[in-house]
Amino acid sequence: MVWNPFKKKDEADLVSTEATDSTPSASTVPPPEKTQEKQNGEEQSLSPSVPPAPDNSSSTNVGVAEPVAEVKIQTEQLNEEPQGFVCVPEIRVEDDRTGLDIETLKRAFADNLFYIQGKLGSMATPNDYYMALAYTVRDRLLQRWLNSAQTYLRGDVKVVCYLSAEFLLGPHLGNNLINLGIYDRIEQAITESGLDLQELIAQEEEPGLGNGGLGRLAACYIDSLASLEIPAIGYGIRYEFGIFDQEIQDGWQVEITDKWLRYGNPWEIARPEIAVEVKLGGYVDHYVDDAGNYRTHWIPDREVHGVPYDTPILGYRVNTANTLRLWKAEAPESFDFQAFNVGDYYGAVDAKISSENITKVLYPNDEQVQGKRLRLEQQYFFVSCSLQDMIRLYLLENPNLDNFHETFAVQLNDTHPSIGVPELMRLLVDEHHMAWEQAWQITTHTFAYTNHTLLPEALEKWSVQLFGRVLPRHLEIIYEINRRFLDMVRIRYPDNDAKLASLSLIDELGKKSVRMAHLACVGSYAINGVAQLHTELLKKDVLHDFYALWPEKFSNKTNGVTPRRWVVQNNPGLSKLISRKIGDRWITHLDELRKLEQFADDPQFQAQWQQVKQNCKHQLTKQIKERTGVVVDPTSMFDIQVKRIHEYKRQHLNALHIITLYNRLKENPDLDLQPRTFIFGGKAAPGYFMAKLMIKLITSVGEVVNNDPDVRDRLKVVFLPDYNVTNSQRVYPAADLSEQISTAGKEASGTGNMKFSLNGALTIGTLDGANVEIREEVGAENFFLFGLTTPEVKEQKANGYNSWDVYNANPGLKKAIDMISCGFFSHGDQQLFKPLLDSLLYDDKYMLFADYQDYIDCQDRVGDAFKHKDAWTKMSILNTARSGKFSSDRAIREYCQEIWQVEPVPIELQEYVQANAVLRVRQPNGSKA
Ligand code: NBG
Repeated sequence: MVWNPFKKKDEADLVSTEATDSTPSASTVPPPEKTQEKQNGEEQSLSPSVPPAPDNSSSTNVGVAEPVAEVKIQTEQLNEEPQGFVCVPEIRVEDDRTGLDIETLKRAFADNLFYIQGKLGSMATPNDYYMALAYTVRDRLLQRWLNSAQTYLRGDVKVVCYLSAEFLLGPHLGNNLINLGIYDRIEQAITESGLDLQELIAQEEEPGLGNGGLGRLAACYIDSLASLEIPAIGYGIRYEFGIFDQEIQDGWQVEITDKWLRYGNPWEIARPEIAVEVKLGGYVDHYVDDAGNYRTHWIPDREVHGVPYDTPILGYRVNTANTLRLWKAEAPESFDFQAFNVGDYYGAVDAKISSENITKVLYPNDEQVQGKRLRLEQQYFFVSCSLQDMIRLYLLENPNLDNFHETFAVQLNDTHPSIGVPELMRLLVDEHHMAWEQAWQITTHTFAYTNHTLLPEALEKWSVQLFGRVLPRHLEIIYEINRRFLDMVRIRYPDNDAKLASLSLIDELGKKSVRMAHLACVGSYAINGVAQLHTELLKKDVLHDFYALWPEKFSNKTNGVTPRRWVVQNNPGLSKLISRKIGDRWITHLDELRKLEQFADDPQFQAQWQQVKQNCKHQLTKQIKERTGVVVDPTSMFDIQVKRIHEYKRQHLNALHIITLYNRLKENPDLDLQPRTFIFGGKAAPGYFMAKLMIKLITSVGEVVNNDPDVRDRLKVVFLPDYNVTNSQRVYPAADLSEQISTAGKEASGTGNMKFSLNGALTIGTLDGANVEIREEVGAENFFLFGLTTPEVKEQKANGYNSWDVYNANPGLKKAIDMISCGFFSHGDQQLFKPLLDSLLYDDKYMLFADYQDYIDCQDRVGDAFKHKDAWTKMSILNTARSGKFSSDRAIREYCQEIWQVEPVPIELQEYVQANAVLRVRQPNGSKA
């Protein structure tokens, strides 16, 4: 309905939209920034008392100011002069759900507060405001989302399905504003509403549905998929409790439950009507059917419902909005009834709880596996839901599943979803009665597998016994896959039992177990590592035998990160400076940052660059004060190590450097030492004692250093609690030095290293993971390299590396270790750090002592370099300028071309006009419209 004040009195009140009609046309709505330009350029406010002169040259709606700010004049109508009226323009309200006018945004925001939150301004909480704003923004995504979904249902579109047990998304609001291109408008609307946009953005509880790099990579990749207009669905688990919140108490990590859903999640839409059933446990019946076919029947002892929750993932300034579909486990109702009827109320509730437990909590382990039944159930649950969903979608358009693999490219993000291989076989063979050979052909043309680790403890294995109890039918299928696979191996390597044993999907040594990485390799048409070095090591060591069998399956896809979140959103100062110099195409074509190279020596540009960095350091300084109480000097060098806490990542090597500097300053107070602030952040797996002790060591060293009047003006140590996507926002932009100091050959890639370099930090690092490629790109002269190489690590170990000898031979190292050992950092407690020290002195698996001296020497070079501001700034500029390779857009393009064989599918927007909204699902004769 549209109110038309210019109509004759008796007809003016309400004019049915039918009069203006229009079935939504197929016209293409311009992408958001264009819409914006149009509105900025062409719209004018008019006083309602002065009817505007008809303007036939423009077909754009014209905004009208208060008190009828809502009304718009549809100028197309001006040519028509209905009888009895003198030039009566049609006036319509700008679409409240899609309109981008400041007035419209303000009104939609207030309206959502009223109708969705049920609050008036006078009673609203900050969360109410956040929710009202989130719904206002979500409304503006929906048109893109629905049009994308509709397009993907077309039979000729190939869709990437990214299966990942983790998606570490970070908050949505800011990111959506940027990708939609309406950040400034919303900011104005919110300011004019008397509120602060930053405060509302800060209200959002981030969905912490991941541990670290692997989960964040999945989030960067779905951003790039949408930005590149690639049809894609992210499939995962809707954990009710994501990664725990970390508090630091008395220097120790304390874990707090992450209740991220407590106040609701405005970004998701539940789709209970397409829930699927997942079976668990029980046994398998085998029989021959009437037609003489061998069949199986799985009789589970439990069934769980998988309910999808969909979140739109909007690309940057494109119409594509893909879907992240996360599954929640629910109990089927029948369960409750059966138990309830026999009077077993608690039994009924138990069944419900045990079903729902499956998606309750994210396992907070990173690079470590524990053969827990619930974890296997989680993996199977989400993979089964996702494959069933793909089959449902496929059968909407196709008569059978024969060409399933031509429509879906399914990427296994690590081995967590590799149960998908036997599950797709089960669905095709058992449920859709396809012959094994054909099903295997489809399966092995559907899946591709990314490996993310070289650590043996992170390669998943499930005991055969447990596996058979949870997934009896899948164990049979795995045995059959293995039987056929080993027959092939026997032909290739006759009389070679060792080969059979090393390739088998079943590890027969000790407790029999299923090797999930082997399952993924056998069931996939492509296998990739996540950095050049990592891929080489996979081929040489971890997956060597598979590489020998199928070299053509292997390729490298070096990781990348999305510049939208990691630069545009987190570092607006730098983004603006860059765009002023080279335009803003770099946001989607990161290689264009190279154009900055020409300004690396320009004193004026250097000064601006320094100013931006300094502002970021001030902001982080403020946050450090607020969150830890520690006052740091923003002019000191910010030396930062943020990542999961792990022995192989060697945060304790960093701590040894701090102690070494501390000792030098104590010995020589006049030492010309570059003031430094050491900043750490990261969570330890709750069951990983050594990692927790590393946190305690860092905070204990910090306590001594920060309180010692002899050094505290020159050295500061900060442990930023609860490192997550939100809290990382201020960290990367403020870094001078990025610590990437893992033992060579252990870090598969790293992605934090890329975020730092992009934001102009210099790296001190080993030749590990993607550090190798960062150094190659930015130039050896702009990278601080130290440490043993992967072959050297191997060689030293082979030659009987003895850390005890190194300790005795190196006075600086010995002194640092002895201080920890004698309780200098633990109020005299000599036992506290003993487990950590023992592991270093008597084993040193990660070669800290072997790399210690080289690290210290390299840090000395860093300190000297930092004194030369201009030279440092030049290196900083060159780091940013040459980091274009590390965009997730580049990585995703490679996956698309070399693995998935998919093409962009631009989305045409069917115009949706709220005022014209009318459903015509069926024609009057009953047929579908
Ligand atoms: C991690 C690696 C990182 C890598 C990310 C993303 C796991 C199992 N692996 O080096 O440790 O950057 O994956 O590929 O979490």
